[in-house]
Amino acid sequence: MSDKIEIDRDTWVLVLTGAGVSAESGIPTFRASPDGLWENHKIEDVASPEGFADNPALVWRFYSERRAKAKSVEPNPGHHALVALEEKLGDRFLLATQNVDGLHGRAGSRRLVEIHGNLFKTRCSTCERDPFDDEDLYASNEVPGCGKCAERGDFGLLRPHIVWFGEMLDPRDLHRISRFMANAPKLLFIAAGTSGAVYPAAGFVNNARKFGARTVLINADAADNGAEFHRWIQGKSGAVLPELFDVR
Ligand code: BV8
Repeated sequence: MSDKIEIDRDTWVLVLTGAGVSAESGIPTFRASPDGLWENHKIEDVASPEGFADNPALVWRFYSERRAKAKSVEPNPGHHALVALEEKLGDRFLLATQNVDGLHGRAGSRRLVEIHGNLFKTRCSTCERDPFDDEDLYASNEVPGCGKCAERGDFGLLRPHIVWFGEMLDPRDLHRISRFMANAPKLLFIAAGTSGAVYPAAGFVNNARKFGARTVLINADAADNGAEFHRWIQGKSGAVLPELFDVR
């Protein structure tokens, strides 16, 4: 590994991961298929409130397929490297992930913010019940209903607890991330396996720089927001991350 990143005792580390970190586990990235389609649908259309309103069964099929895939794969060395870094740094470390596959949690990450939700959580689009764990795979024409709503004689449509395109991220998540940046005596911001195409996550590097952060991108290809980073390490996260950090 050419020139490691030295982390001294005053440095706090914020990591943002994207689909590229899960690619080596076998989960296709969003830009893997050059046309970005799933069953001839633009992903941005399926992963949207409009898409769900229009065809909830299709959207549930999309997420059921991704649940099955995510359950069938294992975390890779990139996930484990971030767990090891968290164990060394403790509360000087925070991991924000755009990934909804749950692999960081399965690898052992605990200081983790899943800013776009999690495939294995479901909530009711009608009542205010909390999101609940749900690993069920729904048949192609099945649309699950909410049991709590049914108890009241209503019909509530269950939906994946996922932040869709056009939906706001949880302000508590964004606040936790911005507070971490603001409280860091010295901040190192690392983005790994992300094309920097989706906001507000793609803007985190700009926020970090406002706090004087050193910023490093680890990505297989050039990213849309690549120019915002002080350094780009071109490579696979599963190979780069385990060798990258020199914690003092
Ligand atoms: C928001 C859950 C405020 C879904 C996701 C018009 C109307 C409404 C909104 C917008 C609009 N125009 C723009 C917006 C904002 C929009 C946006 O950014 N759109 C983009 C497409 C331009 N953002 C939003 O809508 C966000 N909300 O802004 O709310 C608002 C509200 C209303 C109106 C206006 C504003 C919500 C965004 C969250 C969407 N949900 N996920 C699901 O997963 O099913 S985003 C989804 O796509 C993923 O979570 C992920 O974030 C994103 C894909 O990005 P990446 O993770 O970066 O993956 P990608 O495949 O792109 O790249 C992988 C990279 O890895 C590649 O570069 C590759 O080279 C690299 N790689 C591959 N292998 C490896 C590797 N690198 C290292 N190692 C390897 N082995």
